[in-house]
Amino acid sequence: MIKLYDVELSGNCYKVRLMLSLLGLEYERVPIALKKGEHKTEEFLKLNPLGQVPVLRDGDVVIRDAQAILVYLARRYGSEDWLPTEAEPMSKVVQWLSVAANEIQHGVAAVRKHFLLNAEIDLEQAQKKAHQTLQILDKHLSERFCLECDRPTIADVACFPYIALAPDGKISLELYPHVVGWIERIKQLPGYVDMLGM
Ligand SMILES: N[C@@H](CCC(=O)N[C@@H](CS)C(=O)NCC(=O)O)C(=O)O
Repeated sequence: MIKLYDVELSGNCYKVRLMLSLLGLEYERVPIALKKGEHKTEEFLKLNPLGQVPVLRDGDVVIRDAQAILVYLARRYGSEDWLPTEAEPMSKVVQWLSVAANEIQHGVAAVRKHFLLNAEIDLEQAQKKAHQTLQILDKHLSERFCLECDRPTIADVACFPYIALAPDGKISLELYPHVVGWIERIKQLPGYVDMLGM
């Protein structure tokens, strides 16, 4: 059985829970208590030397990083739909995995972490990055149903959580109607599961 080393409030872990559910895969959730430092124990560091969740174990295969896990699940269990293999559409999807790990992580996700967990960050800079990214997404989605390929892919799964959770960081999505429409469409997908705060 697939095991997910998981933190309930982590948007990165939620990306993986969402993908597992969209694919209809059963899995065992292994809750990790960050407050107790369970992600820095010798045992956990063997799974992920970076000491971060999520980590997925599937038999002998251990994958760290939400984006990498989405790639693994899509290729291992999904059809061509979730991650195309042709050069151009595949790279179009992967460019959004980078946005999820960079601009979204250092923008909306950082602001959320500040307001939810008192994380010390350069708030002004993170808020600026959040709005820049939301503007780019809104323009991109103004003429698209999903981020790429005219269908849901792991690009959507990777970007969706922290964008949908933006209000946790006191960032209103009112100015971004196309982003709001996309969030609603993702929520209608068969197998969609919610996360606390959405
Ligand atoms: N690039 C990683 C980032 C993972 C990450 O930052 N995880 C956070 C929880 S959302 C974590 O484990 N933080 C604890 C730490 O870094 O010590 C991914 O996308 O999975």
